[in-house]
Formats: sequence, C-alpha cells, structure tokens
Amino acid sequence: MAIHSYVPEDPLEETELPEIVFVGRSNVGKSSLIKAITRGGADVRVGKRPGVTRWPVFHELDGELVLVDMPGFGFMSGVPRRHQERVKDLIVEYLETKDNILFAVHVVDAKALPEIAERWEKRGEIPIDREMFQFLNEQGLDPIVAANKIDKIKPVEFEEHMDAVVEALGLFPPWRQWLDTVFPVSAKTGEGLVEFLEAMQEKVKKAGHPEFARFFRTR
Ligand SMILES: Nc1nc2c(ncn2[C@@H]2O[C@H](COP(=O)(O)OP(=O)(O)OP(=O)(O)O)[C@@H](O)[C@H]2O)c(=O)[nH]1
Ligand SMILES: [Mg+2]
Repeated sequence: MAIHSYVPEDPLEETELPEIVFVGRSNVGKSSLIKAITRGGADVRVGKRPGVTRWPVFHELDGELVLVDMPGFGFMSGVPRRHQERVKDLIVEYLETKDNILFAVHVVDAKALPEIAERWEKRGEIPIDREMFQFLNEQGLDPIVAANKIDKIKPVEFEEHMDAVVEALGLFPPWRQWLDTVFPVSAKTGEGLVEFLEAMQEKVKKAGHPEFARFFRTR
C-alpha cells in the first residue's frame, strides 16, 4: 500500500476522497494510533514539530481513502492561545461542513480522562470530551471511541476505570454495554488493536466501502 502524507493548504477545501477523521484532545495518542493501525505504518511526523500536531495531516492511502490526523482540541502544550482558538474553530467547521467523512474516531486518554472530567464537573462545566462526543453524534459522524493508553491502567482497576471513562463521555456504565462503540486500546503495546481494527473494518464496509478493509492491519 502507498501512503501519501501531507499537510493540506486548505483542509476545508472540498475533496472527492472519503475520509476517516481522528479527533481528540492533544496528547491522547491520535497520531500514534494512526501509525499503529495502518499497514506499513503512516509517517505521522509529517508537518509536525516535535510533540504536537498543529494543523490537520492527511494520510492518503492508495489514493482512495484519507485518514485525517487532527490537531488536539482544547489545551495544546506550548502552543499560543490564539492558535489554539483557531484550531478549535477549524475542527468544528471541519466536522460540520465536510460531507465526505465516513465516520469519526474519537481518541481519549483512558488513563487520564476520568480525573480530568471530574475536575471540569467540580467547576460546574461539561467535560470537553463529553461535548465533543455528543457533537460527533449530532453531526451524524457515527463515532467510535478509542480509549487509548490502557497500558497505564492497573489490571485490578480496569473495569471500574473503564466505567468512569464511559461516564466521562456521557454514557451509562457498565462500559461493557458499549462494546460496539468503546474500544480499550494501547497504541504503545498493541493491546486491544485487533478488536478496534475489526470495528474499523466493519464500519468502512457499512459505509459502503468494503474494499477499504485492506488498508488496516489484521491479526
Ligand atoms: N503509555 C502510552 N503512551 C502512549 C500511547 N499512545 C501514545 N502515547 C504517547 O503519548 C504521547 C502523545 O502521543 P501522540 O500520538 O503524539 O498524541 P496526539 O493525540 O497525536 O497529540 P497531538 O498531536 O498533540 O494532538 C507520546 O509521547 C506517545 O508516545 C499508549 O497507548 N500508551
Ligand atoms: Mg498528533
């Protein structure tokens, strides 16, 4: 498979190719996950200063399907506030106006999310991930959640922790009733990727592109 990775000048420009968009806060592992699931491994450093993706990166697979690696919404470490605002507006406009998106993958840091959401709730605010997940659903983007970094969760705390992850997204626990939507994974160790990839393949088939299944790693 040939992967052509680039930073589009105007990401909002109408394009023909179907897209799968990876969204999530900064540092949750969106770029790492894209690298981990593509056959051959996409070069996710394209257009990227060390650390933080500042503008959408397109990974075009065989000139047929685009995986969009979005910059993080919300806080971006070391990035001026003005740029963070611009990025937030761009992400919202992107998800609202692009009509060639097959579906979205909402990536969260499963280890950190429950605590972050709790802090927002204590301040009387809606956790930004809950807002994003609802927004993706409202936009008809049929999101699946990659609950990443599960290698950092202690096995004995796993079930309880995952319940807190789905609650942070506005879903009722137990998390196991969301097995077709929420996928615990580790881009680092590869744990959970088989199930996640099967779900990706199912979704591209459901979206009318069975041939795209070949782009993703399998067992
Ligand atoms: N322990 C652990 N670390 C991970 C995992 N996935 C990614 N990381 C680390 O988390 C950090 C951020 O990963 P990125 O893939 O750059 O995250 P991102 O969501 O693309 O971040 P932005 O580009 O800032 O939006 C890196 O140091 C990764 O090595 C994982 O599954 N487990
Ligand atoms: Mg990134």
